[in-house]
Amino acid sequence: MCEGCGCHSGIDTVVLKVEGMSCGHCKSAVEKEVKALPGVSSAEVTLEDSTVTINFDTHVVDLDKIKNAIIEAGYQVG
Ligand SMILES: [Cu+2]
Repeated sequence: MCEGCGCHSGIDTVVLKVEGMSCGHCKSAVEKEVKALPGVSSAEVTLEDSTVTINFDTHVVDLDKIKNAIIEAGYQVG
């Protein structure tokens, strides 16, 4: 992969519905767990609609791993 131009990158954006988040602590817990995964460049929770928007490299990490990280943090992925 060339890092400079990103021409071979498999960067993808996904929006996941997460159940069980109710406050700022939940928001930061989910963001922290997801961002700790290799290949995840950003994770941003929107509490109002219970979603997390994730940018990740499909060559490095897959959706199942991301979902597992959220589940391990104690939340349900819808
Ligand atoms: Cu909370």
